[in-house]
Amino acid sequence: MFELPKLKYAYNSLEPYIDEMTMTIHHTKHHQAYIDNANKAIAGTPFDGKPVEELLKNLNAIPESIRNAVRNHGGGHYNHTLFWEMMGPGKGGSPSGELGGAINEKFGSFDKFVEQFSDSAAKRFGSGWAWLVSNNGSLEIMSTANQDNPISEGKTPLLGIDVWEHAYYLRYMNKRADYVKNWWNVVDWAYSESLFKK
Ligand code: MN3
Repeated sequence: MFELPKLKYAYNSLEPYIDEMTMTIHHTKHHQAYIDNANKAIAGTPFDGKPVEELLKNLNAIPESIRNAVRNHGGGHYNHTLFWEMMGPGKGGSPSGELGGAINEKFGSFDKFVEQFSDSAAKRFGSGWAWLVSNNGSLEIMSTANQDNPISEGKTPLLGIDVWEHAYYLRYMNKRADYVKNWWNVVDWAYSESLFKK
């Protein structure tokens, strides 16, 4: 059984970049719904009790009858769990340490990285996510549709942004680019750095 993780910060603490109503509904309704549906799919199967990462890393091991439910709802649970950890109040700025160095090396500069990542987030057609991932130690920017996660392609997510409309529509309406631009102010680089070091 998957359970809704508690947030380490208050729903209003990412204001003005992400509004309290969006955070509240996103966490208590959207994330909860992914969990409820994932639990329904795996109830009474040998997959109940396994970490969601394990299921998503090897979707082909999941019987076809529940594979899509695990992919979509289990993926939704995993993605949102990461997303909450990747943000925080009073964050933003740029990464220092090993991750900062690796970003400069791969993308030329932090600003160039932000530009490419934001572009990937803007161009994701429909619902999905943009990611900074480690592919066997090499940094890459990618995006995934729906609730897919890079982990299913053997890549390790280091930073991700939810670009489903439910993540921004109340405050930003159709202006996804403005949401992405403001989102950089709440990115918790220390968390991404900790994922990179693993
Ligand atoms: Mn979402």
